[in-house]
Amino acid sequence: MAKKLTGEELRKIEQHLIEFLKTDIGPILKNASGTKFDSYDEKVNDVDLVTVVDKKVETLIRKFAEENYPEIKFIGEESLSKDERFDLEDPTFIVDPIDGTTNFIHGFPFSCTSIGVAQGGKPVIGCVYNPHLNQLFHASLGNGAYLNDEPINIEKRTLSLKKSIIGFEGGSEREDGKGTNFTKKFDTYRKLLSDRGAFIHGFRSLGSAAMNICYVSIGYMDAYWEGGCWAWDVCAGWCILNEAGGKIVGGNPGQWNIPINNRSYLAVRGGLVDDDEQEKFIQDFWGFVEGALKY
Ligand code: LIP
Repeated sequence: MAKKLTGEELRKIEQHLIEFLKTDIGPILKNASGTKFDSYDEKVNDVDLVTVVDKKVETLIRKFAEENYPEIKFIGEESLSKDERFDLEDPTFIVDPIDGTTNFIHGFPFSCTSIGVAQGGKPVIGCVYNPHLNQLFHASLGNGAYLNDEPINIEKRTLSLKKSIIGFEGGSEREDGKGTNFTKKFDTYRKLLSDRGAFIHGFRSLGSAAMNICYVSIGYMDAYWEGGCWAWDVCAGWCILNEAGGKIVGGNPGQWNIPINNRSYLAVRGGLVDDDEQEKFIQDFWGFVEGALKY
């Protein structure tokens, strides 16, 4: 059983990651964004993309982790086979070197590097850096959530499904047909947007799970719902959201307590007027999910 990291040790690792991301990683993403439109690989299908920059950045992060924190395990999106099993009981870095790879390839300035640490199966450090917009979201367990150097304190306003902006994604799983995840997602989107359904204020599709969760953390969006992403997409943002008063539950109805690699997620902001708003929002949202997503 690995030694458990204390709150002070988590805060020091968080600060170290912030400096590393700003000096060593951010300039790579910022300078290479939009330069790989003719040189990327396709993974599971034509729209699940990866570049040499994803792999280079992950290698740099792994080297940083091994040199500075050899006692902490390492999981990276680009060095793990999709069916490889892993547990997150011992302290573990969970890394998405470029979250929003499609945005990165197209030069759309909304890609980021997401470095999380899990311990006891829970997210305990989160650093998400979008160098294009100079936005570095960070947090560690019990130490608060920040955007750059400013604490994240959401202005209190009523949380309700009807008056919400929600992050949705097309994702890379595109099998179209009766009973598929793709069809269930778009049927759900339609029911939430329709004037015969939840009639929500709107949805946003930004192309990065990590940034979506950070934008929920700071209250730019009220919620984000996705199925198909992985532990490395959500771990860092999850810690930031928790420290900002938000909550993540499963994407399917009834999934109140989920593992980090649940594969489907509903992230909901803090900044509540009444304490029961978050649970009511989650129940109301789940009532519109058109069939359970399966992974
Ligand atoms: C992306 C996720 C996004 C999802 C995309 C893709 P990547 O991660 O952040 O939420 O909709 O399909 O999986 O592949 O850019 O690291």
